[in-house]
Amino acid sequence: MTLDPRSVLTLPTAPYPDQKPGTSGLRRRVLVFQSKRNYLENFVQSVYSSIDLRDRQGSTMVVGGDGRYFNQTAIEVIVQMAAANGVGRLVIGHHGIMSTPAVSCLIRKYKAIGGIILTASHSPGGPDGDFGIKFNTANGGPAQEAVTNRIFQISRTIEEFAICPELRVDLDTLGRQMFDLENKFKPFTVEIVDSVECYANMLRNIFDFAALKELLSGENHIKIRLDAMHGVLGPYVKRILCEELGSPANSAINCVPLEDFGGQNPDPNFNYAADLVETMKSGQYDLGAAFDGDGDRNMILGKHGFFVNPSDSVAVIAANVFSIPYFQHNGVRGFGRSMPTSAALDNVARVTKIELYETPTGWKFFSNLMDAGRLSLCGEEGFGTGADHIREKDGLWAVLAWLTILAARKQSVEGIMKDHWQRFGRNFFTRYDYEEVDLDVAVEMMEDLELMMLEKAFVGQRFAVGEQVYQVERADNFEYTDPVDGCIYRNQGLRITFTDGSRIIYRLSGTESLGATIRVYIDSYEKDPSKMFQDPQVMLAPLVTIALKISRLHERTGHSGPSIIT
Ligand code: G16
Repeated sequence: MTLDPRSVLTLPTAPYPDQKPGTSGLRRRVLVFQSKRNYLENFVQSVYSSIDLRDRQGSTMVVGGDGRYFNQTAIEVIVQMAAANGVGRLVIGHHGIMSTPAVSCLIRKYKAIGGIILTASHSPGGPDGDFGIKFNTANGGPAQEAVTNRIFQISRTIEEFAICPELRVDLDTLGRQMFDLENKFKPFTVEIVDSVECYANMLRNIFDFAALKELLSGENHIKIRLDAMHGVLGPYVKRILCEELGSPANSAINCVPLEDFGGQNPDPNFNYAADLVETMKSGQYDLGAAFDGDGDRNMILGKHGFFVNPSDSVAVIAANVFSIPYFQHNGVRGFGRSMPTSAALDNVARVTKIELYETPTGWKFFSNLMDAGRLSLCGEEGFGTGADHIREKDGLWAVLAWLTILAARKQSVEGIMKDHWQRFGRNFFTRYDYEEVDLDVAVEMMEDLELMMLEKAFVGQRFAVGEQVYQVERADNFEYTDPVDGCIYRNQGLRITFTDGSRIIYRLSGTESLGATIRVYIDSYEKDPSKMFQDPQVMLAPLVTIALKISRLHERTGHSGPSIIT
């Protein structure tokens, strides 16, 4: 039987118990989406059903992905199901590709009720890699927990989904495509848009493009090296930095989005952006940056590979915030950082007398504060930096912010960073990641650790490593009360604070697709100028020893060392 292309079908399905979105959406191995019958359809239907029919009917939604393997297949299903679920218009990136910051920008521009982003962020792609699907709401930011809990509840009892299986959309042609359907929700429109242009337009209103052009291609121009790591950001980097701001074409590398990111993890850190780090060491370039698969994370490097820790990066932008035209016009209402991020930003907030918010990990916590007009600039230790122009962290925005500061201060990246430490003191920071740990082992380790930390005798206890002695001042499981809506979020990370202000934090990642990832975050503050330029790994070594001893992490997990050190 051939179906009429206008047909709308309701098909039976059976629920899966494991579709609870993590820190940012549902992330699984590609194989899970491919081999489990209706795994994608169930989740997409749960997303649509979580939106009240009155809001959904005739509404606009935005769809885009980071171009990883399975992106196109998923978009086809999302379109077919949007039509069958009463969505009136879908705005989709050209070829189905759109960076996460661009999706956030377009949701706001088109006044959409939300958007669906296909990405597993910095995780590997390809048939053996990861895939992810995430729902952002009308503010352009990741859905709040009340919404993701609703999606999860629906996914646990789902019995059917609606789809127009014969509807075909051409993702490669810009412009509008209209579809007549045989249901009551018609017509259905798909608009394929040039998201790079929309996003570039937003940046033109935030930064001084003439000054940036002078910096990158004027008489005394600096040289930059940007690595898109074969993620979604290549076309944005090319169009904005090279074509518009005049940086030479060879300053942008790995700019063709690939389904498997060229076999590399599109993760901007020392391990995975090692080529960029090596090139920067040659001293040819003044600023280097790498981005993740979906373009929301960034790593900033200076000449000779000088590394800017993300916790420091947001602090430097904060200290120089009024060199950015957007903030000159809009003012600054507050700064924000996630709890495990070092307190470098707090030092700036204190001096500038700007309110500082400490939130759990996850950009959605910042979005709530931004919507309430309380937060303007924020960052996370996990290579995320951004502001209230959108509701996602924004990799390219961070680079333009740094370039603006370089132009204003006429100093090197290293010079700016060292001046900053001298003025505010330095927060040394490191993160140890233990990936693919058995989930039960990880959960049990965290439970035991919490029990031990909450025993009365733990506070006051002293830990000695060589000459160094650290005394526990406070131990807790971080709990956050959202100052906007009063919602309480518990279990956001085990935190040990010592009397000298240094901290050890243990937290389970919410973005892994298999098993568990244990993150150990360590930081300490130093204002003695003679110690300020030391290697963080040397400075923090005693605290690392204590962190591993207290948790017995290696014995319990069977891992002899971390998978990644930042
Ligand atoms: C997402 C969130 C971030 C969060 C990160 C890490 O980023 O948007 O706010 O910091 O997850 O989460 P976890 O430590 O739980 O793995 P992304 O870039 O992965 O989408």
